[in-house]
Amino acid sequence: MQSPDLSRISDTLAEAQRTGAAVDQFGDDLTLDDAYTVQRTLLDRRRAQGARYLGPKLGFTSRAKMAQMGVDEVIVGWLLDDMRIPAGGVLSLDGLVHPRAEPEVAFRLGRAVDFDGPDDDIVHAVDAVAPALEIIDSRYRNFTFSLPDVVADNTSACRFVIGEWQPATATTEVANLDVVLSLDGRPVEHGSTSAILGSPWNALRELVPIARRYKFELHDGAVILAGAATAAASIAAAANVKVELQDLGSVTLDLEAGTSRAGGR
Ligand code: OOG
Ligand code: MG
Repeated sequence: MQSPDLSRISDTLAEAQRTGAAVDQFGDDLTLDDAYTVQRTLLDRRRAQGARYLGPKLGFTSRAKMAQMGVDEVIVGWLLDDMRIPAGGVLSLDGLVHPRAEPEVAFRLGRAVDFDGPDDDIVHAVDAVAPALEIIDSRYRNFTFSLPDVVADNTSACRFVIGEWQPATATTEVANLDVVLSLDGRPVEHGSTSAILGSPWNALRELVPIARRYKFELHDGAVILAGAATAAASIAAAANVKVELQDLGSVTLDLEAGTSRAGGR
């Protein structure tokens, strides 16, 4: 097996992320470790260009997401300040490939996580929780990929919106909360936060060994997305997205139509 050219793959994905022109999947030669290496290269470049790392995001923490995408392992990507849209803000679909929205639970750390401590330490480091909305946009044609493909492409991360933070401690109940994703006022996905590995707290516990292995910083103030509780919904024809999270509140985003250059939806 010929080892893949990771710098070529990084260049290809960086260009696709910048322009919204879809690319082909990289195929079977890419290992998961290679994929995290590519992902890190893309992060380092964006930081060198001035973007600030806000924290990690988890993917495939619910059956609904795994079934929708045919992938069954928890993955992690990064969030930057320039990917964040204020609650109630506007997203232009220009330059995006085939964006989808998903409902998320966000956590904030009140201190750095001790990587030498137990994986559970992260739960005690959390100081706030918020309803959130993620816009994912795979840079691969037809929104299809293998596990290494999607990891290399920063787990399809594109934009995100965080609602109002509420103080939280390790005993705050975040499981069994109803989740509704609506497009233009019409509910399109309905679920429960217990679909996220039994509880979003478990998503954090699963994050720690991956963060340790692939060197994701879990600093004081880090923002973490726990992964969608429901399948994602295409927003190509929508003008407004809303996520409602029982007891935690809601978050909305307005969409501005763009001239799509999608490589196929
Ligand atoms: C990968 C992103 C998965 C989630 O919340 O599960 C993710 C994808 O579905 O393209 O963000
Ligand atoms: Mg997500």
